[in-house]
Parts: sequence; C-alpha cells; structure tokens
Amino acid sequence: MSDIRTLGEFIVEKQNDFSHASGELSSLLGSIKLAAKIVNREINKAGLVDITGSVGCENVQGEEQQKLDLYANDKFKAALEARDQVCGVASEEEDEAVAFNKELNRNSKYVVLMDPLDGSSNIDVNVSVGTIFSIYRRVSPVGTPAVQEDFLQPGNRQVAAGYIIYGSSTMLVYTTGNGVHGFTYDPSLGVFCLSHENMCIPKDGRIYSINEGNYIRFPEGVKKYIKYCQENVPEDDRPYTSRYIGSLVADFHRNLLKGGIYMYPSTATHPSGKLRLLYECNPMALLIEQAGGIASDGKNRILDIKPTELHERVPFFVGSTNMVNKVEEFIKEFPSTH
Ligand code: P6P
Repeated sequence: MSDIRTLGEFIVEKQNDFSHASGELSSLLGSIKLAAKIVNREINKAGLVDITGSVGCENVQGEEQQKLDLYANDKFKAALEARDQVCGVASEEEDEAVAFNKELNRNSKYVVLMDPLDGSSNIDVNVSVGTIFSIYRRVSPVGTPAVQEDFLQPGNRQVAAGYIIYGSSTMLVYTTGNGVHGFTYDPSLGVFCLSHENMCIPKDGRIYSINEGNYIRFPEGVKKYIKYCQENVPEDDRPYTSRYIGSLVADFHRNLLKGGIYMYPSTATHPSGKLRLLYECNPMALLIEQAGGIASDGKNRILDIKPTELHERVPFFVGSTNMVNKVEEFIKEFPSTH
C-alpha cells in the first residue's frame, strides 16, 4: 500500500513544476478528477439503466446527442464551476462558450475546453470512450471571458491537457508540460493510482489507425501512405497492422503505449476533416509532443494553428514521429486537388 501514489498526491508533488505554481491548477485538476469518477460510475452502469441511447436532438456539429454526452457535459461543467479556478468552458456539446458568472468564478484564472464524452456512439456496443480536456490561462484581465482572446488561443498556449479513457480499466492521462503521466482508477479505493509515469511513445511503430472505409475520398498522399504500410513488409520486423476502434481516445492511448499513427484526413466530403481543433486535436497534440511524438494537419504543427472558431475542424495526424513524418512526405509528394 505504501508505494501507491495517488493522482492527488502526484499533482501536489509536481505543482512546483507548473509555471506560476499557485495551487490553483492543482485544484482545477482535482475538479476534473472528481467529475471523471462520477462519469465513470454512470458509464459502468450503461445498459442497466436508461442512460444510453440518444436524446433525440443534435449538437452544433449535427451529431445526434447521446444521453451520456449531456450527462458528462453537465458533470464536468458543474465540477469546474464549483471551485474558483475556472471562469468559463467551451464544449463539443455547447454551441457557444459558457461563462461562469458567479462571484466565485467571474475573475478566475483559467478556461477549459473539452469533449466531455468522445466516441459516445460506441457506448451502446460497450467500446471504450473518453473525455478530452484542454486548459489555458485566460488572456482577458477579468470578468466574462472573451471567446476570441481566451478560448481561441493556439494549442502551444495550453498549460495542461489530458484525457480519461473509460475502458477495461479507467485511466486519467495528463500533462502540465513536464511529461505525460497515467493513473489507473481503483474503484475499491475511489482513487486514481500512478501506473504510467513519464509515458513515451516509440519513435516508430507498426500500427496505423484510420477509417479505411473512406479510402476513395482520401487525399492521394494518404492513399499512397496506406499502400506503403500494406506493401512495405520489413524483413527484419513485424508487418504493419491496421487497428481502428472508432474512438479517438482509445486509438490514441493504444498507439501512445505501443507506437503507431492515428489519421483523420480531409476527405472530398469533409475538406477540413472531422476532428475539432480546440478540444480534440490540441490536447492530444500537447500530450503526444510531451511523450516524444508529433501531431500535424498533414503539413503544419497542430499546436501552432491559430484557431478562428470554437468548433473548427482540422485534418489530424498524430503519433510516432517517424510515421507522421512519413505520411507528411507522401502528402507533400502527392498533393491533392481537393
Ligand atoms: P468515423 C468519434 O465520433 C470521433 O470523433 C473519434 O473519437 C473517432 O476517432 C472518429 O470520430 C470516428 O469517426 O468517421 O471513422 O466513424
């Protein structure tokens, strides 16, 4: 028991690593930890109680909202609003940014952007899903946060980012800019225990994750890369493996541990791809760079992209450095028209 290091202890232990360490970011991460436990409990009951399935309406993306999407959104918002570190949130499930206007929060230091339950359409078939979060210091001095100044910051301004994966076990993985650390939830104790300190992605890998059902609509360079993976069978190593769960957090987490690349390119029907820059790509990009990998839109570093709107989408290539560099070479060599 004595060698268990809980998430709470680890955050406090490392808080002096934070720039402007003040304990507030530690407390903010504590809010996320609490909400993760609450959402985890409901997900584990999914199928037993009437909390799966859709609510019969769509979010701003035109995607059918699941009951658990909204449940998770409400729980994370409530947990963040209950303490005095966050002045507002932006969420995949909210059309507009939400300002916290109580006296407690109005002038608080941080904003949070999140996908409260990514991949939620997989819940009904018992596939892993996840929460993704991204934390910035506000730029506007006080009062209601400004969308342009406070929420539309480039990903290289994040002070922390992470995800919770609700899978065979529930894990919280985060970075504050000093490495990536993973914590596994022990429901019998009600704590997240340090299980993966300083997670690093292998520079190369053999796993590629992409929805090949969209193959005919991919840019030429992406098609060439897929063919390269299928036909380039190294004599001294394992062949490539296609692994696609359809849940970003699950695919990302596996590739982080084993090496690999996740790709969601632009397609003829989705010229900007499907994944959202602010609350999917930026946090995952910060994590992967902190773990020694890279993330791009096929040409540009994700973290350097200047956002123009809350829900904007970008093509996304993330994972082992050598694999992302390789697909970028093909994209450069075979530029697409669309
Ligand atoms: P497709 C889930 O909706 C998500 O945003 C990611 O979690 C996942 O990787 C992707 O979309 C799946 O999209 O078009 O392959 O079903």
